[in-house]
Amino acid sequence: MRASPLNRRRLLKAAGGLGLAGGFLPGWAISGTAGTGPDLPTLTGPDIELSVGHLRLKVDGRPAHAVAMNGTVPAPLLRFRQGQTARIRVTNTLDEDTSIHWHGLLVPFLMDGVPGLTFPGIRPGETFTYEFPLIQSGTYWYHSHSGLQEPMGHYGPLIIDPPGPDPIASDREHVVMLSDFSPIHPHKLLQRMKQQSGLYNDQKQTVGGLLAGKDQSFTQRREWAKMLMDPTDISDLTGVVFDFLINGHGPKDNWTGLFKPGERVRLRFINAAAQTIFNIRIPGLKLTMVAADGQNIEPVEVDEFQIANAETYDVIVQPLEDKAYTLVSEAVDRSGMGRATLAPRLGMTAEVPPLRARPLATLRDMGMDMPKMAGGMGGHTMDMSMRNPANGPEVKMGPGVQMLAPMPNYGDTPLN
Ligand SMILES: [Cu+2]
Repeated sequence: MRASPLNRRRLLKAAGGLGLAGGFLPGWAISGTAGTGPDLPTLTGPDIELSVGHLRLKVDGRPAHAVAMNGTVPAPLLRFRQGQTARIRVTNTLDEDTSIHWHGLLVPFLMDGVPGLTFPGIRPGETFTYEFPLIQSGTYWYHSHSGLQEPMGHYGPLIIDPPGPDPIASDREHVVMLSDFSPIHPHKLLQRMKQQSGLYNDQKQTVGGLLAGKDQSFTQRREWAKMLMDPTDISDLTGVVFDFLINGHGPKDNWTGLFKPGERVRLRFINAAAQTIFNIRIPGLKLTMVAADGQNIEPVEVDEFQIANAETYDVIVQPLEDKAYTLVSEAVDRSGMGRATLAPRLGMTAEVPPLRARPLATLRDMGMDMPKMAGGMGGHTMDMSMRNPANGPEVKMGPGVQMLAPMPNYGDTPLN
């Protein structure tokens, strides 16, 4: 189970055998729009057909080239029931290999969908049939493990309902699939990042800030320089190049999920972003977290939570008033945000809060100034002290859920 976070090292590795093909849209690419309405198209099991192809996607009115399944970004919602056998025929209409990895699902290794590891990949023009028993339930997702197709839109939600009644009661539900999407082709982004690492970080500190003693001491600055890094280097790619999408829609497109006042609404959050960790909140509503990565958890109420790459969280909200609420997915480095709306009727909107102050990383966050830990956590622990008080309410989480304060995650270990 490996996602493809566009972390610099892994990107370099992924680019190894790719060359820079696929940089422009072939003439036979089909056209379409982002999503088809308030909810994603749903395909129910056991027999499902998916077709991988090019798509002309519009995000906030701007056209871009995407790789899509069945002509939508995200791909259709696949819905199964635990105990079924899933049979999914995947046809590749691209001119390069493709694949599907079933993220978080326990499947026979030949069905895991990692090209070169467990199967050769799906060649152009070919159809591959995935078949596996569904032995779990919950919120999962699926995505390409070939080339840089995932950041271009090749991802979709996958829900498995439990065999009996769902212990998480709700009156309705919405999938909330988060992603980062660049109108610049990922191969181009990669090439430019190899040439200059901070290229898309426009939040670097200024000499003025240093002289005013605002951010950090000269010694600290020198230490950062030695690492050829920068304390604002929280994400390699930022809102400078990304649109932050919710269900394939930009902030201006404003994806809207409907509710009737008083209903218990289950929101299934999935972070399909290649690079971005998000802080999620819906001003005016308490979020009751009920599941993490497909596993039901002891419910815990929060104002805000953080979702890292490839994670899923199920959240219950209960809006009582006949009014709209804004759903904010703010990038952890505060370089931008995704925005959607929950409302009783389409067309209603609520105030969109401004971006909050960005956090600064400390040398400890990079594992450079840290006492040796018995557990061998190395550089992968995080420094609680970096929480910026300007970042809003402290995030409370229950036991069994990973630490979710609004701060960056620097791990270069596989996320899944
Ligand atoms: Cu994955």
